[in-house]
Amino acid sequence: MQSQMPILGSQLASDIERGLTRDEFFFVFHPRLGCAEGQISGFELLMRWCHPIVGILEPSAFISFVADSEFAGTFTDLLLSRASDVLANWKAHGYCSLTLSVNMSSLELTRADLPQKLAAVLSARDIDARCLQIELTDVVEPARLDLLADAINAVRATGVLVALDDFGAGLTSFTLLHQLPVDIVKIDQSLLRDVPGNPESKRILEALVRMGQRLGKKIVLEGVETAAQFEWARSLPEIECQGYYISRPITDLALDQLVREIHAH
Ligand code: G
Ligand code: MN
Repeated sequence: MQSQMPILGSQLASDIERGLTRDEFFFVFHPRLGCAEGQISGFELLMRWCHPIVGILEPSAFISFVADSEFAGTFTDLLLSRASDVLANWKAHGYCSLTLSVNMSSLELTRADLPQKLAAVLSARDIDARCLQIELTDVVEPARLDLLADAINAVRATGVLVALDDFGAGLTSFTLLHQLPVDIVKIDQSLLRDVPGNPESKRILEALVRMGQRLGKKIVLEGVETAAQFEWARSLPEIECQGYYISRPITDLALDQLVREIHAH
């Protein structure tokens, strides 16, 4: 059940504290598909909050509050701990080709201890760093872009890949593509909305994909919701897709089953 009822800031902090002690935060998994091969290439870990009064909440309802709060570090730890559980489990089963991505704000990504934290989490479970990806969900103000670029490189030095999330949403600047040394660009679902019906939207997206690829980035198209969008996406070379047409986010039980099926072939 989805609810839009807001929780006031003052209440939110104590609610989050309770939520953490009572394990109200959980994760679902959103598949990503290699378009040409038609094969699942990995999953994005998405947090949900099972709030006892309001119901199931998506991160948009609470994550910006968390980012500026004393809970920020705890949430990053929660995320990395869950991600490493999943990756260690896949490794134990010999499933080594799938990637798992987690979402992180630029504030969290620029924390000086993140690379060490990542290296520790990965080596403790003997996980290949290249299976883990971090999606950068927001970008700091332009004056601090160089610091963000340094932080991205420090993360990439651990072997973990970095993606720029929601590219093209709102007033995203094109120059970010060469100012931020990311491995992957996820193109925001708003750009796909009129595709393939609107020829101009299609051309813009085609050009954006090509530009990203010419800069050496892997491209993921977000928000593939219809068969027509998927067919069109499959005509583009070497891209990955994510969206409700391929699958809704799935629970951890469904994840286990799906991953088993993928590897049975
Ligand atoms: O910002 P980010 O791309 O991480 O956001 C992911 C959010 O977008 C999730 O909450 C997910 O449920 C939602 N989402 C993913 N795919 C689709 C889609 O095809 N359509 C719509 N409307 N939402 C989507
Ligand atoms: Mn994301």
